[in-house]
Amino acid sequence: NRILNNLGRGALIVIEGCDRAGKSTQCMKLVDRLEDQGIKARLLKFPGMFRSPSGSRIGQHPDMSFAYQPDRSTSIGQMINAYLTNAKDIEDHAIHLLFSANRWEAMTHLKSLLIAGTTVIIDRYAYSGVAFSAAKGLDLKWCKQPDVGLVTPDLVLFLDLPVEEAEKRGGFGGERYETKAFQKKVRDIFMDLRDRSWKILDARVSIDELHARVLEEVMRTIENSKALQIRED
Ligand code: T5A
Ligand code: NA
Repeated sequence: NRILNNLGRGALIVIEGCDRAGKSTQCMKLVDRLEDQGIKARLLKFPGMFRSPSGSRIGQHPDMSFAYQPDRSTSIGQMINAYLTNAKDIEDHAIHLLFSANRWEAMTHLKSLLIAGTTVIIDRYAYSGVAFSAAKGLDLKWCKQPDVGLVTPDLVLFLDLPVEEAEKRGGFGGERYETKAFQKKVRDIFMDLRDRSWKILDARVSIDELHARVLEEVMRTIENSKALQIRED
C-alpha cells in the first residue's frame, strides 16, 4: 500500500435512516452550523433530488443553495426521480445499479473535496442502496457489490425513528417504498449492515435536540480525523 497522509483531509459523514427520519433536515442544519464555526463543509445527497414541501421532487433544496453542488441534474438522477415518483417502471436490478451509478458519478468530486480539506456530509449512501433493494427480495450479497470501492465514511449516523412515528410526518405514502411493512423490512436490513463507523441516534426528539446530538458526534469525528497519523501499511 501507498503511504497515506491523512493530515488535513476533510471528514466524511453519512446520515442514514428510514424514510422521514429527519435526515435532510439534519444535514442542512449541520452544514450550516459547521460553516458558522469556520469548518469548511459541503452537502451531497443520494439520490440527487430533494422533495419540496408539496411533495414533488426538485433538484435543489431552497434552503441549501449555499451548500449543494449541481450533480443532481445528471441523467441518472433524472431516471431515478422518474422511478421514485412512479412515472417510470425500472426492473429491480437495473434501478439498483442506477442508484449505485449515481454515487459513482459523484466520486471524483467527493474525493477532491475531501483532499482539499472540506468536510462532506452525505444525505443517504450505499447503506440505503443495499437496504431498499434487499428489502424487495434481491440477494444481499449481490446488492453490496456495485458499491464496493466507494469512499468509506468516517462516521455513519443512523437516525432511528419507529415507522409509526415516521408515518405521522408529512408526505408519507406518496412514493414508492412508503408503506409500513416495507419500511420495517428496510430497518431490519439496515440493522444488519451496521459496522464500526455507525452510531444510532434516537430520532424521536425535537429537531434542535437531534441537531445537538448529531453535532456532538460529528465534532468528535472531525477531531479524530485531524489526529490521524501517516499510515504506512
Ligand atoms: N433509495 C435511496 C434507494 O432505494 N436506493 C438508494 O441507493 C438510495 C440512495 C428517496 C427514496 O430512494 C430510496 C430511499 C427512499 O425511499 P430520499 O430522496 O432521500 O430517498 O428521500 P426523501 O423523500 O427526500 O427523504 P425522506 O423521506 O427519507 O425524509 P428525511 O430526509 O429523513 O426527512 P426530512 O428531514 O425531509 O423530514 C421529514 C418531515 O419530518 C419533519 C420535517 O419537517 C418534514 O416535514 N421533521 C420532524 N418532525 C418532528 N421532529 C423532528 N425531529 C423532525 N425532523 C424532521
Ligand atoms: Na430526505
